[in-house]
Amino acid sequence: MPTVHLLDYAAGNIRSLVNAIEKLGCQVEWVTSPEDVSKAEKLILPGVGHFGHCLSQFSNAGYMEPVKAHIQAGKPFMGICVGLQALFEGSAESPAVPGLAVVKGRLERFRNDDKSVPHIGWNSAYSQSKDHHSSGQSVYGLRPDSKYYYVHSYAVPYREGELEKDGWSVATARYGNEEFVGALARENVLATQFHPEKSGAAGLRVLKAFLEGKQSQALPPDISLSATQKGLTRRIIACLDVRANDQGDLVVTKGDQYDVREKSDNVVRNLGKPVQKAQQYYEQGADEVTFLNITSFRDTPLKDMPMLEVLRQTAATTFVPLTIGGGIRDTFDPETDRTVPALEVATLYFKSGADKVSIGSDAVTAAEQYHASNRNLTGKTAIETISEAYGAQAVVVSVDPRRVYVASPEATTHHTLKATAPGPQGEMYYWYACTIKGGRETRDLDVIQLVTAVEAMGAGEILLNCIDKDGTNSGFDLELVKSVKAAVKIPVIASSGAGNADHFAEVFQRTNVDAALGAGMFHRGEWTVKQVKEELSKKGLMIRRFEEDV
Ligand code: 1PR
Repeated sequence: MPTVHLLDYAAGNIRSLVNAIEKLGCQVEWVTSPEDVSKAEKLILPGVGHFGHCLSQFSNAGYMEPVKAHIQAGKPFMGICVGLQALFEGSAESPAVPGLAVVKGRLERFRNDDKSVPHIGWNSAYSQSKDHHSSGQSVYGLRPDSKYYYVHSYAVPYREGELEKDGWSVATARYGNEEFVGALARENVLATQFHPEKSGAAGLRVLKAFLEGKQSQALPPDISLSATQKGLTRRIIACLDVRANDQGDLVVTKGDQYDVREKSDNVVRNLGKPVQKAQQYYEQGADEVTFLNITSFRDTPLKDMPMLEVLRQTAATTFVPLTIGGGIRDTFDPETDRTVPALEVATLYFKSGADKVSIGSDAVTAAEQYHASNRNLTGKTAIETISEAYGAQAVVVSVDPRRVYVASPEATTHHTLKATAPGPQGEMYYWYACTIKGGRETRDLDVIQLVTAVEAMGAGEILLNCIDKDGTNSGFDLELVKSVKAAVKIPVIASSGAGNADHFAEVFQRTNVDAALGAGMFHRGEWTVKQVKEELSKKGLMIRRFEEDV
């Protein structure tokens, strides 16, 4: 079996990359010291999160010179995400930390104009070389009509000709009105800002081309360049609420308004097996898969090994981003008689194949303390510690708001919205109160207070549920989505209420939400993800088209 060496130097989910390489028929050997670099024929430098954090660790461990020597010797080298960034001279993220300077240029932060930062989702890697397209050739399997998964806040701005004059082939993506480097290649070097191991069939194709040393490949004859849409697609996420049923098996379940028991006989509704369902949604073209362990506020997650196993098995076959939520907080472990910090709990999940963790109840408690202390950041919350170690993009905050009706905006100190239909006592206003423990406890904190606090703490994304809408198949709560989008710069995922493709179209057309999530309609087989995407495409919304596996 051909071998590829992977450089292991910093935190991050490397499991997925190993899974992708193994799926492509290669085996991985680890580079764990600078001396190992000379043993490598093909070397991959992965990396997620913070440029300064990664590059300092990389340089302190003594990797700078051996890696430069590997590249200069003409041996195959691939950099992924921060691994691409490392090739440049430096980054505005940590101006004092130097990069390898194999490529001229520096990374800049995306402008916070009318777009969310981080840039999360599926975007192009479109070759800037007219020669490639006219000769029908692709660089390392990159296709102009494919989409790849990106997650980053800093990028190399593309300036025509600048990298090309040093012999680089450049493929770019566009975010808002910023054109940036998505991938670059020259002789033995390939680097991608996107994650090929998380980019479905399109990404596996690029990884395969690198592993097989195929710098140049024929493009399929039927690619229509004029139909290629550049830019970030709308993301469709399939969400699996998972819990043990009354027999103790982990099942995908789904209720309405968070009640997952059948009305007739009070048993937990069983809608399938988590690993199988996740695989099915991946094959249907889901852009991400989210698992929520919905009973973890009762159990200690450290004992929750079946959930880790679900994640491990899913990550071996599902090459899109995986999020896991439920029980991410400081946890007392009776077996070892100590409190395990949230960061350690999250690390267990990242090591098993998660790309992001989702924090619910603990985020509410942290936000309450943040507001009570006059917006003081302690640096000790789960959000802060995980974001610091793994990067903001790895921390999602899952919000479970419930409506509280009031007669007038003056009747509360909270951020109110005008009701379209009167509340139970004829009230014409409401505010969204945050809840914890799966909606069982309502807190005196509104959703805007929560999302602004967690953004300040370093959360990278908001998963915006709505208990009133959950399982109703009546569409997303557009007013809630709009108000949260207006309050934060980080991406927001609309959740709760999806019942058909039109609901997805509606939330994308009437709000500037970044992604939308569905659960029940997919689990019950009423719609496939593929059908939803086809409908969105017909309405002119840009989505990632389905690609057959490599
Ligand atoms: O508080 O950090 O331990 O996390 C617990 C997590 O479990 C939270 O993210 C919370 O949202 C979730 N959760 C807890 N109890 C339930 C429940 O349903 N009883 N599920 C629950 C939340 C919401 C979405 C759902 C959408 C879309 N489920 O995941 O999938 O509402 O549904 P739909 O498309 O069918 O309308 P912690």
